[in-house]
Amino acid sequence: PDAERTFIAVKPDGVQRGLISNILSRFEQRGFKLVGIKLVTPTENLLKQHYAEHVEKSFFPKMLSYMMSGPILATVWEGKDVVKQGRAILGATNPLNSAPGTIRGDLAIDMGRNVVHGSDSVESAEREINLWFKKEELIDWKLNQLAWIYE
Ligand code: YYY
Ligand code: MG
Repeated sequence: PDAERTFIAVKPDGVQRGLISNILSRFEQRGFKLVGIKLVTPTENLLKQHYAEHVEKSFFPKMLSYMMSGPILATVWEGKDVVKQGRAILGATNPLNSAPGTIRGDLAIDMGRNVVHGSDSVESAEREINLWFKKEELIDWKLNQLAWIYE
């Protein structure tokens, strides 16, 4: 199957609220393959690169202190259409607009506490994966259930 990859992070509120396993299980159970995972306490510099498109926005300082308020679980998932599907699993940026059944629609209320990050395109996924992970931290392994997930 497609080896497309996406970067999914559990933000500090998600880690603090004990939501890691809930979030990981949604990607696992869908059939996506976990190829990288680690807890990170991000630096300001890393977050400024990660959110380069938002650095000048008025909400950025508040967002920065939220994102630096505790460890983040950084993950990389692989599978067919995983970037777009990952965004769908997350829900809308504002949890109040997120459908029930999505992570944000099930687990969040405020935009500034929206629990998860997911890459918004194949290009940003590649950029974000390279930013958060070293090459050797991404594990190439064969998911033995593959034939039961893909036809
Ligand atoms: O990709 P996504 O996380 O869904 O939204 P972005 O528009 O990229 O914004 C990144 C991040 O910034 C968002 O998850 C919450 C926060 N944010 C905010 O606090 N206030 C806004 N008006 C817009 C975004
Ligand atoms: Mg975004």
